[in-house]
Amino acid sequence: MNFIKNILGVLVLSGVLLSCSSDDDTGGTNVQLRDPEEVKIENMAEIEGFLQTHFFEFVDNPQNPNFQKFTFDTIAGENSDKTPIIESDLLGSKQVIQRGVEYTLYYLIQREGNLQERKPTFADSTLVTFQGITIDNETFDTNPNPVWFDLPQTVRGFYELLPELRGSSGFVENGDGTLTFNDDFGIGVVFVPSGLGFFASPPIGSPIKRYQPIIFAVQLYKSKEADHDQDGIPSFMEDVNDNGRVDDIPEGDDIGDDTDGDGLPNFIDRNDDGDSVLTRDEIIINEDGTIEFPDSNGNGIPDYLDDTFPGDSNF
Ligand SMILES: [Ca+2]
Ligand SMILES: [Ca+2]
Ligand SMILES: [Ca+2]
Ligand SMILES: [Ca+2]
Repeated sequence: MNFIKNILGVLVLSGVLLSCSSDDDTGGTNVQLRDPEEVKIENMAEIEGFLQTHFFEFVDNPQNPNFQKFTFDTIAGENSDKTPIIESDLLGSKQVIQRGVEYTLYYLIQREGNLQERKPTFADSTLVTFQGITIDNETFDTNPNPVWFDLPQTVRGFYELLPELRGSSGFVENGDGTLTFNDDFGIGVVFVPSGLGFFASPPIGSPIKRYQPIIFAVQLYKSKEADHDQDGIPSFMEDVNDNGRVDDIPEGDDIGDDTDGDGLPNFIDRNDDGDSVLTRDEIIINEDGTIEFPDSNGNGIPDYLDDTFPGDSNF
C-alpha cells in the first residue's frame, strides 16, 4: 500500500490544503480553524508526554535489511526499566517557525549515515523508506521500498528531518531488479506537531485525527541537489525570504518567495524578476560549479532579481 506516498505527494502547500479542506468538510460553509498557537501548546505537551512515557527499539528485519523497524512502547510492567526517549543521547531538537508559530521539532538520529555522503538541503530530492505512526502509537503506513521524494512536496515536519541525515556509500544490485544498500544509510525519527504536519486536514481515510501529532521513521539512502526550474540556481537558494520553505506566497510585510509576483515561486520560475532576460542569462556559473550574481547597475539587487536591469525595454 502506497498510502504515504500519496499523502505526502498531495501536500504541496499546506495553506492551500487548509483552505480547501475547510470548504470540503462543511459543504462550503465556513469552518473556524483552531488557533495554531493553541494547538501547538497542546501538541507539544502530547509529544513531550510521549517522549517521557515511551521507549523505542530498533528491530532488525531479516527479510529486508534496508528497512529496519522502529517500535515504541510504554514504560510499564516488564518494561519499567527501559529508558524514556526523552533521556536518549540520540534525541535532538531544533526550532522551526511556520506561519509565525515557533515549534520545537524533536528527532532521534539512530545513525547519521555515511560521512562521505552529502546532507540534503530542505529543497532536495531524497531516496527514502519510512513508517508513519500516530501519537497514539498506531502505524498508519509502512513503505519498505525506496522511493524518491521531492522534499518541497512533503510536509514540513518530514522534510526538516532529512538535512540531519546522510545517504549510504552504495548498493548492490540483486538479480531481481531490487537494490540492497550498504548498511551505512541514515536512520532517523521525527516527532511532528500537527502545525508542521497535516493540522486540520489529515489525509482522508487515514487514522490520523485532526490536529494530532504524528511520527515518521525514515531511512535515507541517497539525495540529489534539486534545481526544479533548471535555471542554474539550486532550489534551496531560491528561498527568497530565507525561512526554510521555497513556496511562500507574499503576505503583508513578508515578500514571500515570488519576486515578480506572477504566482510562480522562484524555485519553479525560470525568469525570477519577470524582465526580458531569463535567470540563467543573468547569473554566471563558473566551471567549478560556483555561482556569481552580478549586480550590473550597482543598486544592491542582483540582476536576476532586478526587473530594472536590463528591464523589459525589448518588449
Ligand atoms: Ca521561503
Ligand atoms: Ca515568480
Ligand atoms: Ca528561479
Ligand atoms: Ca533582471
